Amino acid sequence: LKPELDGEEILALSVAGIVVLLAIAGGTIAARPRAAVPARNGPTLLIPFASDALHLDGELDEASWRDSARTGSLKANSGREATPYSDARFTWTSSALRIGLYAADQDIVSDDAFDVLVESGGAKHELVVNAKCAVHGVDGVKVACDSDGTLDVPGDMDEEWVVEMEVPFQTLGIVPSAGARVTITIRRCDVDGKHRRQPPDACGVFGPVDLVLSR
Ligand SMILES: [Ca+2]
Ligand SMILES: [Ca+2]
Repeated sequence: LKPELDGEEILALSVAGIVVLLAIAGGTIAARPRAAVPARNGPTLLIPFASDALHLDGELDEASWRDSARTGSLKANSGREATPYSDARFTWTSSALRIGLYAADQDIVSDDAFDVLVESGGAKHELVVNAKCAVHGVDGVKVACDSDGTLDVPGDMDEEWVVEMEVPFQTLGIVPSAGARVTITIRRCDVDGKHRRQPPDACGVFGPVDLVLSR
């Protein structure tokens, strides 16, 4: 047995190592498109019609919210439930998509926000609603919020904030009827007043999922 490798053998081992690394990288790249399955062939959520009037106050206590379609917990990249907890619920009327957003939050700040992306007929509408109840990106949204906590006051313990809103179908370019569908993606990354680096599970997402209007 030779005690040491000669130059040719070291070169051969190095080339083998590079080949292995390239194979791993290739596998990673090849896996990406599978993660981004087009939503139109993906999961769907049936959205019930709401026949009641909405008292827009940030309280999701109308009967139609009780019967709404729910996302369950937004999910972190890890696949676990995002923490703090967030979810969304949906109903629809003859004029608007109703969206209820719930955010558990121990430190509510102005930068806390939900990002809602609605895709329909090739058009994208992205609205951002923050914990101050300011909406950006989509016109005509009716919104109210309710929070259990103190906005932008670090140090005390907050609990949650809730968004209740109606997004007009006209703005979204959708003719509302049973069977119509829109693709939705909802994201929330919790932030705190000190803008500390948040743990990875502080960002949650739902979707893209097709919402199918149903009766
Ligand atoms: Ca209400
Ligand atoms: Ca927060």
